Order: sequence, then structure tokens, then C-alpha cells
Amino acid sequence: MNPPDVGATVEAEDVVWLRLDTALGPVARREAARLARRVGMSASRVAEVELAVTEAATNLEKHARDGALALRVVTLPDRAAVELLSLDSGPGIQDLRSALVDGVSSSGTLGVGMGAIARSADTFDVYSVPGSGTALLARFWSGRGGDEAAVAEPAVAGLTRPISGESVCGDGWSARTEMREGGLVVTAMLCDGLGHGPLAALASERARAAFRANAHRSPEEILRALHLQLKGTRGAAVSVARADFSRGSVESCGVGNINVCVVRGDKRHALLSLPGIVGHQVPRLRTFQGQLDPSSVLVLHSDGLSDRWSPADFPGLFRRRPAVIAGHLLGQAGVRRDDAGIVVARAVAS
Ligand SMILES: [Mn+2]
Repeated sequence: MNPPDVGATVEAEDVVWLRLDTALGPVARREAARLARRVGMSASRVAEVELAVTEAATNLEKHARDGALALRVVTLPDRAAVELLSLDSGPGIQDLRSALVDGVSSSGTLGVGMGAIARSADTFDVYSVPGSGTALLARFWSGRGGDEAAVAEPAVAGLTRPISGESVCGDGWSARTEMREGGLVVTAMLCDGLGHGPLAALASERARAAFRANAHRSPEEILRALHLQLKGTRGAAVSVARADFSRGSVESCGVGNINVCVVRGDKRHALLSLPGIVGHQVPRLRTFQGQLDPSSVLVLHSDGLSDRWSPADFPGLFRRRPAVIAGHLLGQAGVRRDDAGIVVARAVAS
């Protein structure tokens, strides 16, 4: 089955980030209910989402050293979901299997209540490294009802988080997935607007609009269009990468400091970008090529994530869902002193 985002421009609206503090439970519950109602869920489904999010919040409060919940609406052409990510930096879950069975979890593990979240979510996934941290994904589609396509996994996921103290994020992303000659092709754009706050966010918003209008072109042509559209803004670092999973090729065109890489096995292969500021001054553009295999993962991230991560630090992570990979990397490598943005794509077997 094709991923459900084929033929669609994939974006997610602003993420509500809730840091671990004393009022996490009630605030998370309220935000979850607001988003669930917005996508048209029934009252009973809203209640289930509220309950699951409250469980996740309680888990963080009781057991995590540091962490946050991210809540947002994810939209496909014909449906929408509320998505929850719970990200923490430890201590990790020693025994995931028993954590998922209610009543079996020993007290003092993060897993208490996780079984309830798993049962009510349409998609549930948890990745945990004992000693370092956990990423939990729960997705609740509106209009659920045994529809297999409704629970299939999108091939691409992006996530942004504003610098501490800001509510808007200057990093923005957009992606388009399509089938070409039977193979999955993902085109992804990540934009880091200079500085932070509303003016940086405006540059990213322009970049997203220009991407939507030009996503069928080559990465280099897309970047050229973005450069024109960002004139008069603060400017930005931008990369556009296209991964063709059946041909085994990736091409990338970028200006400024966006990290683009392909993870294959335990290795990370970087694709270069050029110096400059999109919207102000760009050099003669160049496209860089790389190789993919069907299980490779394409990652784009801004300098709001440390560059010093290695796939070997996260055993098994790059075989997980794109949203889990994006969430865990941002949670583990993200910095608080800058806007952070990441986009992850892989050809998920579904
Ligand atoms: Mn930045």
C-alpha cells in the first residue's frame, strides 16, 4: 500500500510545546481537547484523546528527568489527526513489553498507563534507550473506523520547536510525496529564517508558500524560486532535497546552514550546501548528489539541532516511523537557544 501522503504537500500546523512543569497535566488535557474538537472528533473520541494525553503528561511528571509534550494537528488531503509526541531525556524504559501491559508495570517506570494510550491511539509507537531517553508517538485520526489507509504511515514527518521564550518558530518545513514509475519520491524543504520571532517566521511562511507552488520542479529550480520570494524578508538558510527511493538517488540544493544527510545503516552521509543567505545573496547554485537504498532515511535539520549525533547513538531508531525519528532526534540533539527544525523521510513498508 502506498503511504497516505502520496500526491500531497505535507505540512503540520504550529506545534503546541508543553514543557515539563507543575501544571503539565491540566494544560495538556485542555490543549488536546481543543485540537481534537477542531478536527471534528466526536465527544467520546475527544474524551479518549484527553485521557491519553493526560496519561502521557502524568508519566513525564512522575518519571522523566526532563521532557516535553508536543501536540499538533496533522493534515492530509482527506483527513486530519491530532498527534502527540512525548519526548524526554531519561531515564528510558527498561522493559517496554511489560510497560505496555497495564498492571504488570512495576511502579517507578515510565510505562505506567502506556497501555491505555496504545489501545486508544490509531498509531502508537515508542522508542526508548535505557539511560538516555524516550520518544512516544500517538496519533488519533478524526473519523476513525477500521479504514486501513487511515492508520497507514506517512512517508515524511517534520517537526519544529521555537527558541525558549518564543511562541512562534522561525524554522519551517514543507514536503511533497509522489509515486514516479511505481517508486516513492519525496521532496522536502527546510527553512531557517534568520534570527527568531515573527520576522523569522514570516520568511519561513513565504518559503513554504513558494515551495507549494514549485514542488514539481527540480531542487535547484525550487531554491531559485524561493530566493526570489524571500527578497524583502530577513532571509534564511534553506535546503531542498529530493529522495527517489526506487532509483536509489538523492539530490540536494541548499544555501546556508541546513544539515542534509542520508542515514544508511550506522553511517551518515552528508550532502553539501553553499554559503549565502536565501532572499539576499546566493552564489551560483549547485546540486549535490547522493545514494539511497530502500531502507535509507533522509534527514534535514537546522542548526537548532546539534550536528554531533551519530546513528550509532540510537540503535534501531532509523527503522522506526519518520515522526518517531524526527521527534527523538529533536528531543536529544535540539538546543534551547535557537529555533529547531527537522524533516525526516523514509520509504516505510506499510
Ligand atoms: Mn537557526
